[in-house]
Amino acid sequence: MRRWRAAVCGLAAVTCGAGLGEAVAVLTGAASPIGAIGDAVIDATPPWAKELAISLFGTADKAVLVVSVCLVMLAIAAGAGIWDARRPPAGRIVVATAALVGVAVVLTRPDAAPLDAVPAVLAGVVSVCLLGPLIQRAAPVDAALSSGATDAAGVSRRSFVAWTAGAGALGVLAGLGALAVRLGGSAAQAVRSAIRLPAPAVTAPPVPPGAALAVEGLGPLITPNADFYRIDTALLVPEVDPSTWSLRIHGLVDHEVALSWQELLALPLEESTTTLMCVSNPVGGELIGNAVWLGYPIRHLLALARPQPGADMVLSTSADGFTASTPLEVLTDDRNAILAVGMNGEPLPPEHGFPVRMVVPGLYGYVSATKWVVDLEVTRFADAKAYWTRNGWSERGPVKLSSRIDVPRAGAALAAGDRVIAGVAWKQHTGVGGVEVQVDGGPWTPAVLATAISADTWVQWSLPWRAERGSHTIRCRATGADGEQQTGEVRPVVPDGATGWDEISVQVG
Ligand SMILES: Nc1nc2c(c(=O)[nH]1)N[C@H]1C(S)=C(S)[C@@H](COP(=O)(O)O)O[C@H]1N2
Ligand SMILES: [Mo]
Repeated sequence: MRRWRAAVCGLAAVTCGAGLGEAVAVLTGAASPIGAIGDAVIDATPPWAKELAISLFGTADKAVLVVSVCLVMLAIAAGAGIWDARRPPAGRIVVATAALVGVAVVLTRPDAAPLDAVPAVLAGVVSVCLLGPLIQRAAPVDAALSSGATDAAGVSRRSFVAWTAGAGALGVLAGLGALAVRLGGSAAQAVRSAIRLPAPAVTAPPVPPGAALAVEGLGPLITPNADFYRIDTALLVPEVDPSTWSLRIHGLVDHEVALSWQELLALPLEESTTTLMCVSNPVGGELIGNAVWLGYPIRHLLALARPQPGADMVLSTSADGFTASTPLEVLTDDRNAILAVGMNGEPLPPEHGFPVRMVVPGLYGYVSATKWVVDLEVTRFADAKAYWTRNGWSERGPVKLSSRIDVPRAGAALAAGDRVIAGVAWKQHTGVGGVEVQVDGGPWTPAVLATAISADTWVQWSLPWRAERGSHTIRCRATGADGEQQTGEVRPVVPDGATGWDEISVQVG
């Protein structure tokens, strides 16, 4: 048999099986097999490769991953078709083995339930059962062609095309349908849109006059939810129903505490404005945003639980098994470390942790900002490791003093004349004392610093600039409110955050 015809049989069988598996997953609420495989790939990827993926694809990294998983699956399918035509049932054994690996991956995800195996089992059974009949329909085409029986070849070719195209199309339609449902409204989103958050007992600090500079191209002082960066290890946004959500605080405590959604909403909730940043943010990068959060201080809940002597860390766990280790002292001092339910006046968006996440001023997200949080274990750094700390990142993740140039944009072409250089700076929970700008290696000139909302937020800055013809290099550096100077030493994001000065080049004509 022609190899390509056998490969088409494999592709059609597996496309049909995988597509139906995804559709059944959506219909039953079981885990998506392709999603689970993608999540497992994320977990198994070494940190440097994750960094590379984020820097190459940014927040499109997840789409790239899904497409790659599908391509690998199709390559195996094509190979299995060819092999099965040559030595039946070798190809079917390959497909069945791959499906079993898929089932094992689904069942070993941290949030797996036994029924999550159903879509993957179904995908495997459909693929294996289809491959034989498809190949049976391919074989006569070649037999008729080689014996010169053109009429018979035409009949059998039509049958072969009808079967493989039908199976393939069924799979593609089912898969696209599942994707559309996932991207569209989920059950959790419907629940979310019905929620009315209570009014805060403590409202957000007012935005001081002059905190938001009127400079075109400078990002907004408060980042809209739709523009807020998203970083997590979840390929599909975990769906957590608030009516069944609960948080357990346990471990080295005198009293275990359990909290339901209703109980949390009944507490006096506080608004606070806090900038959140990712340790993977390169100098000058975009993985940072500032929001008004509504939530309840974690220190009050820990006070109820009464941590025991010797405890120095809280291990938070999300509904999908992500973990973060946060120093106990940071969660018990007087900062706004909260269990957040609201973001910029709305319930948390699903991808930002609905219904409940942590927000902790002063620490990078990977050691503090657990989304879809369900469990807080009071423990010791010596006794437990969190997701990223197991993967080579630093156990402690205090946010580093940094600053970024937003205006002019890097690589911009400007007209000569009076321009403005502007950007943001942050040293979260300490505050920023000043920002300086250097053009073409000249003297460092102090920029005008706007008023920050608080020490927990970034602050905007600007400097008038007389732009002369030619190409120019602009750098900035900040000073902390504590006098610390932003170091120019260039260090990578691993293991505890990048350092160096943001630098851009512009062309003035
Ligand atoms: N459940 C869960 N929470 C998580 C993560 C994750 O992968 N899973 N990533 C953390 C990291 S590394 C960061 S920087 C912040 C990002 O929060 P955002 O996506 O709302 O901006 O979430 C943190 N919380
Ligand atoms: Mo992060």
